[in-house]
Parts: sequence; C-alpha cells; structure tokens
Amino acid sequence: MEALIVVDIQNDFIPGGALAVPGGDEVIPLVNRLQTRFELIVATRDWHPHDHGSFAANHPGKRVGDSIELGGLQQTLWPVHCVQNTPGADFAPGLNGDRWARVVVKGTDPGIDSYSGFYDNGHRMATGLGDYLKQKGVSTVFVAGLATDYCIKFTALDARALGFATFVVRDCCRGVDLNPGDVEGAVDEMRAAGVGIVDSTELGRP
Ligand code: VGL
Ligand code: ZN
Repeated sequence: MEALIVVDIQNDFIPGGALAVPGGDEVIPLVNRLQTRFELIVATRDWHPHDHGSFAANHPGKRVGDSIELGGLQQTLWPVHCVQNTPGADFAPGLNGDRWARVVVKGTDPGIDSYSGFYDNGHRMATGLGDYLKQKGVSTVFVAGLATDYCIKFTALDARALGFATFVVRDCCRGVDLNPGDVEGAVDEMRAAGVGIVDSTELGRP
C-alpha cells in the first residue's frame, strides 16, 4: 500500500505569505494532479501557537535567521508564520483537500519546533502519523509540498527511519534555500539516507 504525504502547502509558505517559499504556489496544480494516482493521502499542517519559540519576534533582540537554543536544540528563528486559526495557516487556495484521509498538525508545542510530520525536532513526541500509516498497511510513502530543505527533508528522513520505502517527488516540492545550496544539500542528505528522489513524470498514470 502506498500513501502520499502532502506537506505544509499553506498560505504563509506561498508568495505573499510570511515565510514565502520561492515558487511555492507552483506546486499546487502539480500536487493536485499527483493526488489523483493515490488511494491514501494525508496532509501535514504547520500549526503554531502565537508564542511559539521558533518566532524571532518572541525573542527580544533576535532577528529572523538567527540561531538560538530551543528545547535543548539549535533553532533557526523564523518570521511569525502559520499561527493557529489565522489565514496564514490555511491551506493554499486551489489546493484540493477533498480526498485527504487525515490532516496532521505539528509545531503546536511552543517549546520545540517540528519540521517533520512524524515527530518534533527532538523526537520526543510522535504526531501519530507513523502509527496511522502502519495501521493502514502502508509500506511506501511519497512526499510532496513545502519546503524541500525543512519539512520535506525531515518528514522523508523520519519516514525512512520508520521503515517506509520513501520517495520525494522533487518537482512537486520547493525549498527555502536560506543559504544557496541548502536545497541541493537536503536532496543529497535524503539520498544518502535511502530516500528515493523522483519526478512526478516518472510515476506513470495519470
Ligand atoms: C517550515 C520553517 C518553519 C516548513 C515550517 O514547512 O518547511 N519551515 N516552519
Ligand atoms: Zn513553522
């Protein structure tokens, strides 16, 4: 059984949003088409409280892009984004969620960030996505969405570590590339961990 994981295609991650990923909106029609070849689709949603520790604004004197310690881990500071129950946290317009079996929220604990759809960044709490997919008999996952060098990478690495055959559908993803080369580095890191990198055109129908 295969599943598609649609990662964080939310208003704040597309152009015009607080943490816009360059070309982030381009994945919407591609992911809509990709979804038609999957029977089981789950989506992840970045879903932060307003006082989340990953927001630069919550650390006086710190700026976006600075690094701090949060929950005992190094944390890059971001603009305020994907705050629960705000338009920035809504799924992007035009993204078809009609066939989603489940939406997994992450980043809800103000004291730790969560790039992966499976665990927080310290692997302390599971979101339940791993157990859900195993209970559904899933052995292979495909990952698409935003952003290649953060939530896609960590979701794919955790999926692989949990024993799923894991593929990132590269043309259906876009990255932040905070430092040029980050996306390329993320792809190399995923490959080295046994994650397959594919294009939607290789996947056959439709
Ligand atoms: C993400 C940075 C902060 C992502 C989420 O979805 O890739 N990146 N929060
Ligand atoms: Zn976030």
